[in-house]
Amino acid sequence: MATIAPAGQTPATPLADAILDTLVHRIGKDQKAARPHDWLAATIQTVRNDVIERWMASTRDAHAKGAKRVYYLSLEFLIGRLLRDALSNLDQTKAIAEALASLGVDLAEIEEIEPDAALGNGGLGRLAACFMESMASLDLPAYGYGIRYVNGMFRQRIDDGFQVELPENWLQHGNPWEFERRESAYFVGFGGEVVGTDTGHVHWKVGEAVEAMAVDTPMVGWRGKRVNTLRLWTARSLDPIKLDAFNRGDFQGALADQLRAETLTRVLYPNDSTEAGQELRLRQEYFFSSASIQDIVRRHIQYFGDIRTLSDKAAIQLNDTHPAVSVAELMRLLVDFHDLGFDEAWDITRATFGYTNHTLLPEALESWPLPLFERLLPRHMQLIYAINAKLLREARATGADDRAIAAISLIDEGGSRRVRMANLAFAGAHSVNGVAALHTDLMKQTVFADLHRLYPDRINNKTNGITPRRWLQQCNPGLTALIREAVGDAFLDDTEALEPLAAHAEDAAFQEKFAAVKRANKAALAQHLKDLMGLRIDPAAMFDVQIKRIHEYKRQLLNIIETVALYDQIRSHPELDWVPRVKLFAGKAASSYHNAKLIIKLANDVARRVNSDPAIGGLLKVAFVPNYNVSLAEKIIPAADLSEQISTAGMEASGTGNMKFALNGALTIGTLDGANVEIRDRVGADNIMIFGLTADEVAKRRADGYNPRAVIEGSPELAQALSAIASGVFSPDDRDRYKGLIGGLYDGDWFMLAADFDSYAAAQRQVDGWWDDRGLWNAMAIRNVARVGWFSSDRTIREYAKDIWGVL
Ligand code: B1N
Repeated sequence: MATIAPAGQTPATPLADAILDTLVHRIGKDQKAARPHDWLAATIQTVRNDVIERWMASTRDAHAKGAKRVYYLSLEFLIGRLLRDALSNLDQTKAIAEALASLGVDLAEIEEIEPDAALGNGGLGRLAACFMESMASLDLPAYGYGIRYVNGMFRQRIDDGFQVELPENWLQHGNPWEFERRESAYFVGFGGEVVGTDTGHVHWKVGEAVEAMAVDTPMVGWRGKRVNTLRLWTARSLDPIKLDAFNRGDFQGALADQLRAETLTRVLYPNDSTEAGQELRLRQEYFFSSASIQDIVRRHIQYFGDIRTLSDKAAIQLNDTHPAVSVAELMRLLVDFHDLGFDEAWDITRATFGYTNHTLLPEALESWPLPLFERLLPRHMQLIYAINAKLLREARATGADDRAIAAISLIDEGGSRRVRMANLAFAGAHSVNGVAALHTDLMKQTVFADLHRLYPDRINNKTNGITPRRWLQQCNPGLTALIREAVGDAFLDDTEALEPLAAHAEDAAFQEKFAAVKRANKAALAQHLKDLMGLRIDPAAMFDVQIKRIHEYKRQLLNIIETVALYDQIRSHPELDWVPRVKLFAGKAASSYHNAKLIIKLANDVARRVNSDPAIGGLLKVAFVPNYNVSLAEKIIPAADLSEQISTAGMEASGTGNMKFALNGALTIGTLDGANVEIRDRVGADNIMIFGLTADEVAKRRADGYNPRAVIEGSPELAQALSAIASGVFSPDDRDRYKGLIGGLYDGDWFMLAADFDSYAAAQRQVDGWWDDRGLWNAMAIRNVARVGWFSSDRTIREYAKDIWGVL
């Protein structure tokens, strides 16, 4: 923990003075009594002053220019820690570290106790956070809008190998980055009924209302050029205490509304690409959509006076369908409050919205039971019917048949009627984009085929990216310094300027330095994992890493089965020249996702057996690292040698971890899925290990009647590994634990593990061969770093800005 300056030590710099002054006057602690959290708060509040000044300047500047603003609506922002990001982007890291050192405090130690802002599940939420940073870095006036969850992504503990979910409490020490805006508050209504008025207007008599209050966090761009606002909404009841109830002695009743309101923004749904489905989720979606749209419309009227120019001055991007009800909400405001005709309102709405699709998995496509939707949002339901009538009229006019009409409709009529949010978002937007080239193609061929035929210009691709500030400069200072030494500083402002590094790929002296950086990162990770979980791993071994949400389509199970097969082989032939490997897994399973949780237990069962088997002489180690989050990723990724991106082709929309690993000099073993395809195109097929079926082949195999049992029977290695797991070799305490999970593969195997197993195992042995030729390995890794600069979120945002938002 941070040490305290010896009594009498005086601050050496004005910055140290400022921190000390903050500690005393804002935190209320003197230097001797201050604890690490006090130093963290004092440091953040000191750095914040500079941030706030730039923030205000950015806001003034956008206002003065009358600039078009970008609004990024997302139910998730997976921000992580902010101190290191802010310091680095403001070029203050060294100054603050020295100031703290003069006070006897270690910056690295207090950085470590900042909680992660984990207001997201996985890739979709982290993408939103990377986009916020890139929009500020590119000097775009942009706002993020979301929910200020009191409890973010759950904390994962592993008890006897099983995942246990614990509440996360990131706000327990307060949050020095946020600013309450009590003046920016809106009513959000639910339920009730729609009535006509004598003026011919419709009126939504809401059944209940809550207040949405804004809480703002500054988002600092690279070199502090611009600071944008992340505006998160928190819910309060309009009437915090019902005094009449209170006076009657009904204390619970008096506070019931407050509790009900606060429940809305209490907790993040911990589902990633899986069904949420409950009423509270729809309430959350409407709550933040309504507050955001009201805020956007209010700002537009205040600055520009005329609602009809909205789309010239505002671009609203929907991060998946979670905010799709915004389409109906904007229509409601335009028609019911700004007296626009329906058609004019619809044109403005479509010109304003863009929609990004992040998954084609059927279980993740949102649809709401019509009775629920109608009960909660009766006016929106009417508007959706009206939009649907217009949409289907247009479709019929182009000759769509009944099948096409049924597919295009905003209402799913099969079985119990449901409102299809993806169709609403598609219809209500002028741009609909996928997040990698393959994914965008599949959108056109599958889920949106009929809507695409109707509006052939609407779907476009925007391949995802990652911010190189957090995912290279900040998390890997060693590699950053080495690259600067080799090719200069241009890549700090333009990640594609990493390219010249490729010329050093074969340079033995450079390779050695590159390997030394990786080795140091691995040693640091090994130390961290020893402290964290008592794990002992050898930094000389290959670190083979799969970290991401646990999901069957991501195929952690394929990796574990191959690990078991490898373990078998090493046991049978310990005399052979095996490459020492450390297999690292980390990730959270949705709390209700049975198979995903069982896969976590299996990884832990395999780890226990393998790690304690003297017969393999430490050649193989397996570990499941608990509580994967952004901060853990920042430690693991720079230390990885091999990046596992092995989803069933066609199922991972993009992936972004794949980009982070390559940028940090890991080689990828992966399928031709999501952005892996484009990564291969950029780094070159010789510098990546691709295996397995393509998306087309997966579709064909499924259509032709895939028979996994026959495939398993034809692969002795696979059959042996499966029967070992199923018979309880790794679960002697409960031999049947994996019977169902493994048995299911023989008859189902929707994710094609059996079909890809032999190809995957062969690819792993080829990777072993590469590892044995260290010059080759390092050359390939260096080429990966040099050639993945295109996957910067700056490039992605530039494309959104030009092609969708009409800014830049
Ligand atoms: O979005 C990421 C992609 O890189 C990943 O491939 C993709 O799986 C991920 C419902 C989702 N798609 N859908 C979700 C998240 C939460 C939820 O409640 C769906 N996440 C993705 C960024 O494009």
